[in-house]
Amino acid sequence: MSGPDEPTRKQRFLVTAALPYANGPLHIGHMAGAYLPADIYVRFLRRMGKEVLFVCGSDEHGVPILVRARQEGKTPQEIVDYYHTLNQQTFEQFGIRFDVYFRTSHPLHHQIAQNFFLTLHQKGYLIEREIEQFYDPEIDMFLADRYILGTCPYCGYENAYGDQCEKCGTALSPDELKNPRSALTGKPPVRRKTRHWFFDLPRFTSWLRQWLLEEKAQTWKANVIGQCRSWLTIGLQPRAVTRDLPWGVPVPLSQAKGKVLYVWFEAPIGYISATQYYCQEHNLDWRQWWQDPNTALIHFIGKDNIVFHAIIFPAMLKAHGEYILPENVPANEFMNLEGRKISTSQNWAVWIHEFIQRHPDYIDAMRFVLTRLLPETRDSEFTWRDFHDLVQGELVGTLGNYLHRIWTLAYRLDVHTSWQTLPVDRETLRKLQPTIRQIAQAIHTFRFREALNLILQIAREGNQHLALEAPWQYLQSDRERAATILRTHLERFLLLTALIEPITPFTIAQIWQQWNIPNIRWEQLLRIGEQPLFHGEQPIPPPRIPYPRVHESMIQQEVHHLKEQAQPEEAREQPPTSSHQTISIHQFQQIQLVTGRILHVQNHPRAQRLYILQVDVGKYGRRQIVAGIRPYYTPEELQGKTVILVLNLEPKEIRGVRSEGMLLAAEDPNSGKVILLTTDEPTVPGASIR
Ligand code: B3M
Ligand code: ZN
Repeated sequence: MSGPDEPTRKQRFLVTAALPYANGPLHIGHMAGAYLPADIYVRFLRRMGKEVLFVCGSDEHGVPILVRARQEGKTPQEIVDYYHTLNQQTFEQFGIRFDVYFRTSHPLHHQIAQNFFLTLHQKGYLIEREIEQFYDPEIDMFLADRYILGTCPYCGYENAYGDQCEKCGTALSPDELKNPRSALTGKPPVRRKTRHWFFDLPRFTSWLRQWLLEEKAQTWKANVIGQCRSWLTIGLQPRAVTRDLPWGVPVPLSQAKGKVLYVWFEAPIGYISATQYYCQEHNLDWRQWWQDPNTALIHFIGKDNIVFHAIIFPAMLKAHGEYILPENVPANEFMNLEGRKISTSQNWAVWIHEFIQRHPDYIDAMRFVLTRLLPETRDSEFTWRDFHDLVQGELVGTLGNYLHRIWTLAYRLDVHTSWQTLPVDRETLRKLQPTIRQIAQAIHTFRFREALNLILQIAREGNQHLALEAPWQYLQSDRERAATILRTHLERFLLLTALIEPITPFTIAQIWQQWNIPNIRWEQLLRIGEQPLFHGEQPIPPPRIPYPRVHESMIQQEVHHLKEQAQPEEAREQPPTSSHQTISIHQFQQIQLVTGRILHVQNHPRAQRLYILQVDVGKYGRRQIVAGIRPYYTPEELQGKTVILVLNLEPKEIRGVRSEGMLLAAEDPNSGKVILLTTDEPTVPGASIR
């Protein structure tokens, strides 16, 4: 049965969460980006009686794993074995309850990914091409663009990557780099001819436009549709689906010896192989999950994975022809930490497995705080001060306090009271029914922060009622009266445990176990006040504090730990410089930074990833700036945007177009996404930056 608040009539949900690379641990950004919202969503769906399969696993191929293995003198299998186990344990300990946590180095995945490739090949969707690629003879390896370094032809930066110059933001191809060198050995690479297969993605452009920009634009998040629109505006290119690498899923063609499937081609197929693996283990038919239109496929991911899950994988599924398509891809934005981007390379992160080791009693508290701070529509910020304030003020102060007061009062009255005989204030409880429906609506549309705020509102009202009724004043003089007041609160008590369970599952499991509460179904919550949730057949157990307080010392310990573990540059708060030398304040003041407002945006005629911007710089007049931000922003998003630019950079020609300055932007080291710096509030153009 689907309620009026549900965007889909489907009853079966296949929920996937992005397969984390098995070459590093998990941090709070991973949890807030994809895994915690997915887990909350699944727990709510299950309470609503939906049939759900929750799928994830390790993404175990790709160059970063090879590089790490080289650095550590291990085999790639050893690297992925270690992190697959660590991450699986971490998810389990953090309460992320997958039904299956698979891995793409498993033979079953190889077989399924190879069959998928062969189907596309037989259908003519793969284009075979001979290309010339950089090759590092020292390690007998072809180099992906990211692993070629050299001097940027536009700004002279010596450590530009083969696909982009970090300094001036220009999109590059390895051929443009001066003095290219291998990022793995430092030696100059040689050019070698090689054959690769490309998925003919452009053939799906019109279908994707219709499917995404007309059909899905009604129910998908704006940040996801925005990125898709931008990629479709730039124009889709054939995508390489093979690589010359010694580690990965071998390409199942006799003429492709030594080649593997590109990791981003086969990793999403990992959702299918994980499902088949699970169904084999449980004697179920996997087809009901991947080939039945009554199943809603939902991909939980971070924003750096949008193009793969909203454009490329759906086109692959469409090309294959035997699979359902995603119902939704509710990607979150990024979570920052203490004013900086989370950075694994600079160890600027709160590692979940370490947090659990240090604070095993605060897992639910962390889940609660991350839910309150989810980057659902824009990047958000985690600080330890917020952690303290949200736990103390809301989790303990509002919700925990209410639950504990009801529990304590009911416990004291229990021995004198036959609860079943007492009336319930139905009117007061029925007034909660619209809020329960709003919570369902919020969950079905992936607004988990809103759902949590609504739950806290119910607890706040409970506290207000309690303060007004003050049953404690009758504990001696009129126990019947006190018990009658409590009776209605016991309904709200159980309602709140069922609503907060998806967010703080460990605490609620303990309470339900102590109270011997049978499973509470969503229909019962929708009809709160009409049917009792509490039956009073069992003695009320001795009360305990549901959520522990957070002490100032913990916050100080964590902030200290963060700065200690980070690279020295981070700890001393120095801006990381490219060659790690310090500069004087005088040198820094040579750079003239000002605000600007983007007046006009046009595509660079000769560079796919570049815009030509006209920027109003107030008293300094106007500037034309060429910026490599086309994959990340649509013209509409840029129009009128306040930006920060270097005003006194000498003008230069970029692909034949004059550029008179440079915009400042941050680049995520994991995903390569470029995010423009702006001001906290609108400022006049030309304001100088100090
Ligand atoms: N491992 C990228 C990431 O961890 C990639 C996700 C694959 S989902 C099929 O962000
Ligand atoms: Zn450059």
